[in-house]
Amino acid sequence: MSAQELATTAAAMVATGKGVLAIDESMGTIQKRFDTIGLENTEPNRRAYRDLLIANNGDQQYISGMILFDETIRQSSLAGVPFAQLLTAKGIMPGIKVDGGAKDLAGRPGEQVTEGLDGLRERLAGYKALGAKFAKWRAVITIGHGIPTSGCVDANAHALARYAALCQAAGIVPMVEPEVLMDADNTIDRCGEVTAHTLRTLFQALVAQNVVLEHTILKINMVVSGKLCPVQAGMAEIAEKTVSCLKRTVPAAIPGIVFLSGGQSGLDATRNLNAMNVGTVLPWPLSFSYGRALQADALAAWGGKPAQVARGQQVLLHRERCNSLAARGHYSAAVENELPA
Ligand code: 5MM
Repeated sequence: MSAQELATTAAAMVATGKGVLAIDESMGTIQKRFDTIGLENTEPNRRAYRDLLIANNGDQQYISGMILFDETIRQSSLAGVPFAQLLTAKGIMPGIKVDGGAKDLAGRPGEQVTEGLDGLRERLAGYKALGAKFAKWRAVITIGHGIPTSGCVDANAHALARYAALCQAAGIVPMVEPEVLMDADNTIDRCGEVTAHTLRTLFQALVAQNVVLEHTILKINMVVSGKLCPVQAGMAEIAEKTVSCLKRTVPAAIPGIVFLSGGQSGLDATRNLNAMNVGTVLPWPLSFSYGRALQADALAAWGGKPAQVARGQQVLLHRERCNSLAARGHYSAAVENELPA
């Protein structure tokens, strides 16, 4: 892929009113999701669920790309069409999770580093042949007593930069995702400090590895209160502190920023995204790349029952539409209520 094609792909990922659906749950994570509906984690059940998510008519109005898991990019839909081919035919770009997961960081108790660089050049070539246009690598930064350390943030930024450089060399747009977890009892301001430090370190590392910022998409957490913090910031504060943090740390050369939901409800993730996009002029589009916030209601509506597939797809399409509107600052409670009972 030429530099122009990488630029075109990156721009298309964050085209006006479009975002990315993350459906790249690894085996352990999809197990947790299926546990919520009492469904066995088997290959046919994973395929049926991914079919519900991917073969949903009309979603191309709201969704620019989907991040797939290794198993999914090799599977076919229930109608027998390879998932990557089905997405491409609909005008949705197939993406692929290429990290090997977050592992305990030696010498740094309570912290993790994402592994998976060994053999990545060859794996990227394979995924490109399967139709992948972009990739994703997620690093996990934990807030706690005395953490994160610079050792952890540096190690993850270095791995993200090495990954991003390999992606661009392979003609694949890298989505770089450092996720500051929202599970602890920290304040929103502590989340803001850690997110800013993580982003500054990440962009230094990307530049050091000659990563072309114009061909890179940032996926990041919103600046929020930790779930266990007794004082929970509201939507206006989240929007203001997230946008301020990004303005201070993310170069204008980045084509777009998408958010992960990180454990926020579907409704909160939509409202917070909308609040950031109302009346703001920013150097980059702010959109979504949610996993749980897009999928949770659809998964519950489906419940693993073939008779409920259409309802699950209707619920998913509704959340996708709401977030598409939020990415333009056009979401409202009236739109939220348009989902038929
Ligand atoms: C869909 O979940 C992704 C895969 O997670 P694991 O590798 O842990 O199985 C995950 O990376 C996801 O893309 C991001 O965390 C965003 O998802 P949420 O649910 O936070 O919006």
